[in-house]
Amino acid sequence: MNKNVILVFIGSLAMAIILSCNPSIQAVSPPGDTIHLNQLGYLPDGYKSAVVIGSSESFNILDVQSQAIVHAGNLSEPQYWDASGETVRLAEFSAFTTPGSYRLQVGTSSSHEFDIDRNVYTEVSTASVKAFYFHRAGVEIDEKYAGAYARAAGHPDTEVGIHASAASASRPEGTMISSPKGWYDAGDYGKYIVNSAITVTTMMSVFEHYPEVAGMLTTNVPESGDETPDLLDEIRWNLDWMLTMQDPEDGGVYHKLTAKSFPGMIMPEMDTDSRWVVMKTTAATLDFAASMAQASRVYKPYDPIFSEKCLRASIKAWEWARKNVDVYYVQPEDISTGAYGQSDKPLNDEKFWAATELSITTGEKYEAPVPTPLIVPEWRDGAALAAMDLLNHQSDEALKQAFMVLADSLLKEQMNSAYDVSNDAFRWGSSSDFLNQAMVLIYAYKISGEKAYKDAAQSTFDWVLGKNPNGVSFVTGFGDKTPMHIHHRPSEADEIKEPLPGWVSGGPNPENKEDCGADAYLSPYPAKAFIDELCSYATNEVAINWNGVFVYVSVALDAEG
Ligand code: 9MR
Ligand code: 9MR
Repeated sequence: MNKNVILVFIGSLAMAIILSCNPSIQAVSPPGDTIHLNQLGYLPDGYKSAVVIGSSESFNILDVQSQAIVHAGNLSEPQYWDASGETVRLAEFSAFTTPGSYRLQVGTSSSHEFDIDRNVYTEVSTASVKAFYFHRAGVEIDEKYAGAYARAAGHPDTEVGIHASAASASRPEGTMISSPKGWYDAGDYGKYIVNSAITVTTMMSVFEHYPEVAGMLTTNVPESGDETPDLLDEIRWNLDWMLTMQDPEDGGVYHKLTAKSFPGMIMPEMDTDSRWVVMKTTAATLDFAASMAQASRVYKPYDPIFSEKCLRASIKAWEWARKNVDVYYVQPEDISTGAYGQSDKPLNDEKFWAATELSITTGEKYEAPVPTPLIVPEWRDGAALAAMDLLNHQSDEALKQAFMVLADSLLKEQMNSAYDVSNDAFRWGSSSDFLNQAMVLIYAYKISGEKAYKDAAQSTFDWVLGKNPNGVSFVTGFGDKTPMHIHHRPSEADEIKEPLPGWVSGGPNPENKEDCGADAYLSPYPAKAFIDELCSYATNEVAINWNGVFVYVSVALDAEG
């Protein structure tokens, strides 16, 4: 018998003794089982699992309308999960494929209502793209497209200062440049090239890998109805800004555009602090080169002139980075906004990423070795994403093998995981780690045809929509229990109770607990280090890169059925 089972047993015994000795105490029903599942639901032919904590050994699926039991099954053997300190069992019901609305029942407990439906992720995919529209800088967000979330334009960024760290002969300190448009990065109003690049690449990649679904998303934005798919219209808003971040003189790219410090919890138009572009870096320049090379081919059918412009910018950036191989970001003393620095990490993945995208687009050879082992994509590392893009255009056995090594490590983790997920390490933005892993897994399915990868991708994706120890669907506005107090300036400053919809909250992060004071985090377990509080920027902020990969995975799962 394991420790937890003994504890439950002793607990029940104690309860029985108390009840029998004291008849005045009402008999209470035993604490029910806890059920965590994807609160939106599952695809009819997809993998379906829920996590159950408790003493029951079997489960039923109940049709919400008829109240009939439509499926029954046994729970798996209990398994302990270090990350949450729980002993859990899995309810797997992939065999049940009938569309409808259901609840999972275990003992006396009942789950959130969920659907089995071919289009179960369409609405959330669309909302996760629409979220970017709400983040457009420099433009009024119109009621016609935003309803209650309409707001005035903020941050025109037509008069941005060259910070001392970014000064050059042709643009000395204090020179004013125009750098409008772009998306706000996160809960703050900064615009950061490194994070923008990984975001636009992830979103352009889902368009390239699954055009039949990604190209059909309709988001009701001002450009809707033009010749270009809405997803690409949205990405274009940020690409236009990114192009202005390149010094036309030498091709180097400024790392970020922000005020000197974070503003208060105010609406965009109230934040009128002067803004600056801060130092050129190799990471920003190579990431920019990668994104622009990809944009050049993706936008070619819709806007050949823009496509040419992107390619020229990409090549110019690549040339700068060849002469400036390791200019790392160093936060200037007078600046305290996000750093997106990576002084401890070599820049070989950025170089490989840029070289790969340039090679695909131009058909010429841009040399850079594959950084092995490949790691799961994140804002610090685009190599695996570049590998996916290359494999999408041509066969390359060695690269495919390197990619499958990564996918296999994730698959192995998921198959042995008590929580049925490929991740058990938690840090800032953990939701996006689950999503980036799911992206690698679903792409492994695409190139191998092995169903196990698709199942693992689904199961890991389920985490983000509720199959986690917090029982929280981390996408605002989607699911029964979803964050209401994200660390997000517009959501806090507007008068609306609900946060902006379609945004992925960062998720559990055992580090940086000082944001709300260590006492605010009640559980010592990493997977439970999440609080739905405004102060919790380390667990409950949102960010464009986290949304970008949500778009990828929800679209890809839908496309793969
Ligand atoms: O609001 C800021 C958020 O966007 C950042 O991710 C976070 C970490 O850099 O910082 C937040 O700003 C806080 C600052 O770091 C410390 N003082 C309180 C600020 C607002 O909570
Ligand atoms: O996502 C970033 C995370 O990986 C870092 O650990 C963290 C602290 O440096 O910063 C996160 O990015 C934040 C950025 O610096 C400023 N805008 C908000 C971003 C999300 O919290």
